[in-house]
This record gives sequence, C-alpha cells and structure tokens, in this order.
Amino acid sequence: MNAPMTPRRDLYPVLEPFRTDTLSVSELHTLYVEQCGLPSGLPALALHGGPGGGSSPEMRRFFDPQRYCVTLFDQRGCGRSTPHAEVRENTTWDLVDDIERVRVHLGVEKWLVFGGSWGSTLALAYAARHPDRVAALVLRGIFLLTEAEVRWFYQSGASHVFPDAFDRYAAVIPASERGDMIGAFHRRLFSDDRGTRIAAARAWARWEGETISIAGPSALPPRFHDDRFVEAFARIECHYFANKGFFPKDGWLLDQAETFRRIPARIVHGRYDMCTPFSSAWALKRVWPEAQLDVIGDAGHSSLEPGIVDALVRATDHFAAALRW
Ligand code: STX
Repeated sequence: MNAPMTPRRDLYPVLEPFRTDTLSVSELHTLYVEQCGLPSGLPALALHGGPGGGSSPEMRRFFDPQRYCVTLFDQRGCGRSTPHAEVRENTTWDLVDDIERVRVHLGVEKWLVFGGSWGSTLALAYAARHPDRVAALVLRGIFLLTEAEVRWFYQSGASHVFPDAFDRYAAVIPASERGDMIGAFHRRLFSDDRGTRIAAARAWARWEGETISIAGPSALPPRFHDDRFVEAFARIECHYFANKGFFPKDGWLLDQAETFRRIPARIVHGRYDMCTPFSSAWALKRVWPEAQLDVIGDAGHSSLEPGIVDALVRATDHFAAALRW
C-alpha cells in the first residue's frame, strides 16, 4: 500500500498590518510600507512581482504571524505608492536602494527576503548588492530578466501553449509591428492618448493574468480587471523589460552567485510555469548547489497554486526554526 500523502499546508489566516507608513524616497516618489505579524518577531521582507504588481494581502499569509515580523511595501509607481504608474526614477537600482531606505527606517539589521517572480529578481539583485543584510532567501518563480525569458513570454514561447490567450494579447498590435512586441507595447503604454494606453495595458495584463495558473485562462485574478492596477503593472513591467532590467549585461544575476551563495536559500518553482519558465530556476541551482530547489510538479506560476503555497509556507517555517526564532 502507498504511504498516506502528507496534507498540503495552507496559507496562514488573514491578517491586518499592525503598522502602516509612508516613506518619501526621492523628490518624486513616496512608498507605502506596512508591517504585520509579531512586532518582536524574526524580520522578513516580502517583495511583490511585476515589477508594478503592488503588494497583495495574501503575501502576509506566507509567514507564521506568531514568529515573524513581516514588512511589505509597494515598489515605486504601484499599489499605494505615489505617483501612480510613474516610470521616471524607477529602475532596479532605485528599488534596491529603497529596500535599504525601508530597512534603515524600520531599524532592521538583517532580514529574511521573500520574493516571487520579479520579487525573486529584485531579491537576488538586493542580495548581490547587500549580502550581509540578508539572513535567508525564499524565492519562487525564478525570473532572471534575461532576454531569453522576456522573449519566451512576450514574443514567442508561451504563445505556443496559450495561443488563444496570446491572440487576445496580440490583437491590440498591428501585424506589421508584431516582430517586436515589447517595442510595440511600449509605444502604446506611453502614448499621450489615454484610450490607446488603457487598451494596451488591459491586453498586456490580461495575457499575464490568463497564463499565471495551471488552471488556465479562467483563473484570471480579480485585480486584473481593475484599470488602475492594470495601468501601473503594464507600464512599469514594459519599462523594465524595454530597459533589460537595468542590468549591466544579459544574465548578470547568475554571474553574481559567488556574492550571494553563502546565504541560506530555498527556491520553489512550478514545473508548468509559463510566465517564468523552470529553466531559470535550474540555471540558478546549477551555479548555487547549496540552495534547496523544490520543483512543484502540478503548478504554474502563481504563488497561490496549492503546491507552491505548501512549499513556501514550509520554507518560511523552516527558516523561523533554523534562525532560532
Ligand atoms: N512578470 C512576472 C511577475 O513578476 C514577468 C508577475 N506576474 N504577475 C504578477 O507578478 C502579479 C501577480 C504580482 C501581478
């Protein structure tokens, strides 16, 4: 007889922040920052995706509220940070500097950094720049922001698995411009005409929303219907991808492994992740054999896929114990 399956862990219960704050980080940008859990708990920072996705209340629920003090903030231009959908003074390195500003503002010495998708990109960039500030890394849906990954999702690759959703995405771009989807979307997302901008933003975001889960296009998350969310998400993502993540060279993050290798880490990735293919997690594991890699056989990209939730909650529980909290 087969051994009984261990039940999958679920998210921790819904919780509200015990503190919310705004932090001015430049003459232009102000960030929304919140903390939840146990104020004297193990410090953790949860980085949202996109870039431009904003924090969501579910992100609080990957951590034991009796053991962790979790900080979330909305990255420049999105969520409750202002100005909304702004891409000036908005680069990977501005966000890395913001993490340090938030850390100093809150009086944290070192923290566990948790991030999925673009949140994993930013977590790795932060760890490469400030390795001594990172107690552990919990990363999901590894995205190294290479040209190959951007091409796979926005140009040709995932289009072969989701041709129906891809047609809806491509419909706002004339056939003559489809050879460079990032360029074609960038022109529209930064058009002076609001109608042009919003039509492009809806198509861009819907593509990502419809391909996020192994459950397929019907699993489109509710906020992908909100024009305010959609405009920041599409503009900021496209701005970062048109600028190749502001990295000095393609594949730069992998080259930094020697800098962050000593940080204890768990990596969680869905085998059927269409947005950020598993090959990037595998490439990272190759240069970072000490990191534990959990491949989830029945999951796509979303952090809320049951197998992904299970692995992430186990990872944060593991580090709460390992870091003796
Ligand atoms: N972007 C992947 C990413 O970071 C290429 C991402 N995709 N969807 C999201 O993030 C949200 C769920 C945060 C909107």
